[in-house]
Order: sequence, then C-alpha cells, then structure tokens
Amino acid sequence: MKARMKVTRRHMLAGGSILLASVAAPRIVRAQQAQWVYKYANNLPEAHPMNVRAREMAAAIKQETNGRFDLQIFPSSQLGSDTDTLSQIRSGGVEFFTLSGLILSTLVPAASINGMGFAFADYDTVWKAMDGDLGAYIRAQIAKANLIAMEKIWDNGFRQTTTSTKPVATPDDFRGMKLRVPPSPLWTSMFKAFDASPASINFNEVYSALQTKIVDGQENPLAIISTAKLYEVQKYCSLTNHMWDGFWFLANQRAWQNLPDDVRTIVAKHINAAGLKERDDVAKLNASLQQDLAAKGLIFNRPDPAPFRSKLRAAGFYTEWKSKYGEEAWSLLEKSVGKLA
Ligand code: X2X
Repeated sequence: MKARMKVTRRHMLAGGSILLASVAAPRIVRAQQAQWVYKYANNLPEAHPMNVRAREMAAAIKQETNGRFDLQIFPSSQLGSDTDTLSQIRSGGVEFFTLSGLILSTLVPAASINGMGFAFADYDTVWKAMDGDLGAYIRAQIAKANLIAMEKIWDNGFRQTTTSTKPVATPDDFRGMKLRVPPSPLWTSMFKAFDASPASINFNEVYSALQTKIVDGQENPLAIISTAKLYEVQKYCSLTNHMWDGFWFLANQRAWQNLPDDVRTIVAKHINAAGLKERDDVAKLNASLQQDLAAKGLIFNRPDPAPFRSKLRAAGFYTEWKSKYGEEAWSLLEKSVGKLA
C-alpha cells in the first residue's frame, strides 16, 4: 500500500499539470520535518476548553509555519504536577505551560493579586484589568523571573466551593472545614482567615483526595468541576464566587528567543487568539453548567458575598496583602475593582 502510494505520487508529480501539482502539495507539507518541536504542558482534562482551543491553535500554527513548528500538547499534568512543571519551564524541560497566577506567585509574588478574595465583581472588570494596567504590571514582574507571559491571560474562572459534607451559606460554615487549596500562599491565607483548615494539594491529586476524604471539599470554577468530574466525589456546590483565577500562557525565555521573528509572531498570534476563544467558551460554560451539574446530583446554593467580605476585612486579610503587594500593585488593583483596604 505504501509503495503503491509512492508510485502514484511520483507519477502525479511527473504529470506536471497544475491540477495534479495542487493535489500533491499538502503531502509535501506534511512530510516536511518540523524544525521546532515544543512541548506545552497544562493541568486540565482534554475536554476543558483550554485543551480544545489549544489543539486548534497547534493545528493553525503548524499550517501557517508550513510544518516548521510542531506544538505538542500534554494535558492532565502528564508531565508532572504544577509545582514540578513550574521547575521544568524554568529549566527548559518544557517550552510552554499554562499556570494559574496564584501558583506562579510562589516564584513571582505579584502574580496572585488578581485572586484577591471577593475583589472582582464580573468578567468585564476582569478583562479590563488583565488586558490593561494590572495585567501589564504582572507580566513585567513575570519577565523579571526570566519567563515570558503571552499577552492574553486565559480564563480559569470565578471559583466556587464544593464539599462532601455541607453547603457553605455563611463564612461560619468554613470553620474547621478541611479544604483542598492549590499550592499558593494567597489561598492558604484566605481560607485561614475564614478559620478553615486549608491543605495545599496539586490539582493532579485533587480527585483522589476528595474521593478518599483526605479533604472535605475544594474550590474551582464550574468548567473544571464538570470536565474533571469532581461532581462524582462531591455533594454540595456553593456559588461563593470568592475569587477570579486565570492561566498565564508561559514560555521558557530561551526557547522563545531561539525562534526566528516570523515564527515567534505566528505562534504568539495563534496562542493569543486561542486564549480569547477559550475565555468565551469558559464564561459560557460557567454560566450554563449549573443545571447540568444539578442533574448529576450536585446540590447548589448561592450565598450572599457581603458577610464573607466583612469577615476577611475584620480578619485583617486585605491590609495584610496590601502591604505584601506594595502600593503600586495594590493601587492598580483598586483602580479596577474599587477600595478593598
Ligand atoms: O489547581 C486548581 O484548582 C486549578 C486547576 O484551578 C488551577 O490550576 C489553579
């Protein structure tokens, strides 16, 4: 079969007509060896819009570079936990990685600022800030740590609280609750301010930590609760909307600088365009998934955010973080969301 196709192609090329040449052209493109094979790692399931849009983006990049650039996607923490992969992108073991700014804050402290508790009221405010001054400030801090952050941050979403024990209706319901949080000082600090017992666990271990009841609950946007099937091991979902979280699309600095200008421009263009589409997908999912998840057995409630914000204020949470981030970063945040501390 292979031999016959070869003969046919040779025959077609030898034919020399315009029609035959155009039929043969795509084969030549496909046969060309990629000059750059870059790995892109992320922590989310294949079904999440992040990976759906990344697959489209990789195909578009391959096509526009005529096969010279091959982006290989490794979803579901296949190359290691977020903590491991952050080390790998710094060393060049992987070339691209999408990471929550809050987890990135273990390296770049300012990167967690968009996750400040109950700061952002809606997506309009989020994108204005993250595509504007606040995002530019964070990207500059990331650059100082020798990582490149693409211009458009991808959406994770507004985070909701799920548990196997009881719904969260008031801040007091958090008291003593064993809650998984991602590895990041801001998350631990915030849930300590609610008198919960936060445990730092990377996302690749969350499903089993919930299943074996190492923790009672966790918090994530609905798109993740759905695509990672966390509803299978949780009973309640409280729409706490307690923070907005996004994924910086990071590149290893050397790998990025090694690309010729034209290739770098094509790759950046498609990554940023895919990010914008992913934002749309996730926002739509987060707005529409409640019904679907309720049908799968999750019991929903929607608490009033005001007492949660008051509790954080009374615990000195905002004042503490304002002094950690410093005046410049804090004023950029408050310029977008209003006065917090
Ligand atoms: O670890 C999580 O919970 C996740 C998937 O939302 C992040 O990447 C922060």
